Amino acid sequence: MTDSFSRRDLIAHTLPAMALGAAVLSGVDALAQDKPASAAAPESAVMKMLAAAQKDGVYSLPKLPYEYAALEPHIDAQTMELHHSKHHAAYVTNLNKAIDSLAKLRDEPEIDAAKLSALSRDISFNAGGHILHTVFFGTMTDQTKPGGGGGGDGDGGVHGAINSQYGSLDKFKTHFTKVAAGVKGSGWAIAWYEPVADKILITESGDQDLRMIPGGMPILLIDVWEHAYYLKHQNKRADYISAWWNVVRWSEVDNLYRNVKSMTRRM
Ligand code: MN3
Repeated sequence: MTDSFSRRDLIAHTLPAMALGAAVLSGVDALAQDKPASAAAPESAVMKMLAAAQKDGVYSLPKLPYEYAALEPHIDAQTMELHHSKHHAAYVTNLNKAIDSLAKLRDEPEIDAAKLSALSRDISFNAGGHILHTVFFGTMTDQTKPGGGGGGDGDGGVHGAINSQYGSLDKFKTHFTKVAAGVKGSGWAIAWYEPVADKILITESGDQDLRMIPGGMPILLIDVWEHAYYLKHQNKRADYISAWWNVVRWSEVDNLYRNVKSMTRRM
């Protein structure tokens, strides 16, 4: 097994959402065969970013589909620049480092249990950070583009699913906002598509070590680490959460939902 194969394997099988890697790879494979991943699945900005989140089996930082200032006034340019070019980049670097360190550790005459445990946690933390930030950035919208306002009511398949499972978009947003506001310390609120029962489920995570839903795929999420909002909103997390709702790119949440659903419901 080559190094690059083992990394690809890791993408497919061990990242925060197992279905995610499989979904991305099947999308990429479908592209290679010059046919749509699924007749029902529209193009997704997040899927493209995920495809660019590794190069030749090495994790890499995907470009944002907008400028750092594009989310102003809701999320400021400096926060976006630091968040993407420093924080997200560090998760990518540290994920690759942990993989390399584990390869070296396997070559030792005896594997040091404490090192193995620390590196295993590094994998979870940094892979979580890499994937979550990719989906987070990809589901926000360019405020400078006509029609790019976002923040409106959800529409399409995800809207219908939210309405039938949560009663209304408002009830979903209230529930999600409360989860995000209640995260203790650093963490995330995450709405997952869960393919076994075809449901949208909301969880919270500490840091970015997920309390994950195996096989689930994040379709809408908010980073509530202080680095995501402190420059503009200081300690007022609630203000940041309500500003963030203005830049949610519902059309992309819907694209992502349709892609993941069409790929994972084949299970
Ligand atoms: Mn972050």
